[in-house]
Amino acid sequence: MSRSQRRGSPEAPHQADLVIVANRLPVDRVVNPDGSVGWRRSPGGLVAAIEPVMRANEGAWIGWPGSTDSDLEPFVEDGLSLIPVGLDAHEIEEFYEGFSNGTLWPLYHDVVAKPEFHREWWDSYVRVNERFAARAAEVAAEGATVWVHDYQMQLVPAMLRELRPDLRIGFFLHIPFPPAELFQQLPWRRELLEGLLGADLVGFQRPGAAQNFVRLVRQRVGHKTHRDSVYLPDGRIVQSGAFPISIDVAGFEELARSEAVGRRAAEIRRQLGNPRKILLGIDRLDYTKGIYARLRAFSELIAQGDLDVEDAVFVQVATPSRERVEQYRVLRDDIDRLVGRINGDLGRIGRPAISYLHSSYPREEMAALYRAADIMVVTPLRDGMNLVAKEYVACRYDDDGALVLSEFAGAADELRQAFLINPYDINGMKAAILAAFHAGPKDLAKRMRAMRKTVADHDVETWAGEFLAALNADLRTHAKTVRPARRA
Ligand code: GDG
Repeated sequence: MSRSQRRGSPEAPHQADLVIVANRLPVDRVVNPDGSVGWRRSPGGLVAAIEPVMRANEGAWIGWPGSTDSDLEPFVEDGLSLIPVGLDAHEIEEFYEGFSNGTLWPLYHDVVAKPEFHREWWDSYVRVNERFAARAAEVAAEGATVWVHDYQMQLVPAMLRELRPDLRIGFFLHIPFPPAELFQQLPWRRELLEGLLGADLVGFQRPGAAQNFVRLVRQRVGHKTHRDSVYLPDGRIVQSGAFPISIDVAGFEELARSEAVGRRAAEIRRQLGNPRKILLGIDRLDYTKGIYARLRAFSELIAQGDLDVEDAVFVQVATPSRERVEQYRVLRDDIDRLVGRINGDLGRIGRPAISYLHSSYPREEMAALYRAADIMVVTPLRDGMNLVAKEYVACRYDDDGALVLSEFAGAADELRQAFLINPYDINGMKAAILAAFHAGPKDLAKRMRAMRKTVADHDVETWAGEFLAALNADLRTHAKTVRPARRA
């Protein structure tokens, strides 16, 4: 869609019955060959999940378009009403790279990197949250449902409730919520908890996270709690609970079954020299994902002769991420050096031990990689869910392939038949990789069938439906409810 078409689009919503608030809009800005600016839908599962409910409810999505562009008129892209909220360069640095990704991200992931606390970052976080809340207050219809997403937006629920007490407000955290002992470090711990308490429902990936939250509210804010409920002095009740996110299972399987993807998977195997087994890692290049330890474990198996580079190759795709944040630059250098050293020491001509790709790929190529890989290795030190593990399972329609999975990923609660590992235990990780390498087809099929059933029974549409149903469960005080999506 061109810039001129976007401006003042008559279809832009004024009042929506369902409003999504997320840091990012579900589109990426693209410059067309003729110089005009357009948008491309980003491939994430969140938009796929929410799209049907958005369409059924004349929904609107509020988010940052990903640039410092000042053209911020609401627009409609592919039938979705999108409402951009601007961030200036300073805010990108302090709110996004700073407080969101330099303070909250490491703190919420078990401090696997050191969180930095800066008062200016916090001030910027407050200001940006205020802007998102104000925009949501303008856009939401009387009695509408507003669903706020993730760690960048934790103050929005309370700010929005202040402006619009008539709304039904839900919040979902995509990343882990830390144990009280770590959360207490945060100088603004009480403000964040009070921000979240503006919601009627606070959802997490795992039950333990909901428990951490309720315990902190009791200790730090002093409200009465019982199980998953918080009782506020004004009589309002805030529910919390686990809503494990999922993927577009049917979409991934369909892609994996397509002839083009099958052909590409065979080509990938050929290009890698038809090794007996391909091991695969796909992650954003992030220090929480455990890429370093995983590659070390694999290289030790080669160095000790348990595996041979003629038989096994490790393909590691590391998608560029947060490249302006210092810790991410350091990580990239560390991984570059490690891969260079491993391949220098252990590779042979035409047979590197690790095929390392620092790049992002279209969904079709991802599906082909999942199809080509015999062993998927997912070893985060801490992860809210990890969708890659579920995508791999969805693509293995022949019930073959093995999943090595960290018990510190939310996905481990559901994918119990994976080869589960502790990512801090290199020997344990090596043993699990070897076990997956040598497992017989019957054992693998049994595991994969069970995991595929789990994933198929709980796809991303079910997830969104369950969250919204829980959010609208108490209808006595709220006239409006979100209409369920019509299944195609
Ligand atoms: C956060 C939480 C939680 C990756 N590279 C490419 C690509 N991807 C896609 C994957 C997958 C997604 O990105 C990554 O999702 P993950 O769940 O693995 O990890 P985070 O990005 O850290 O996500 C996480 C998630 O939110 C949802 O709640 O599970 O715990 O940290 O879908 O396929 N997609 C394409 N090209 C790439 O190169 N097309």
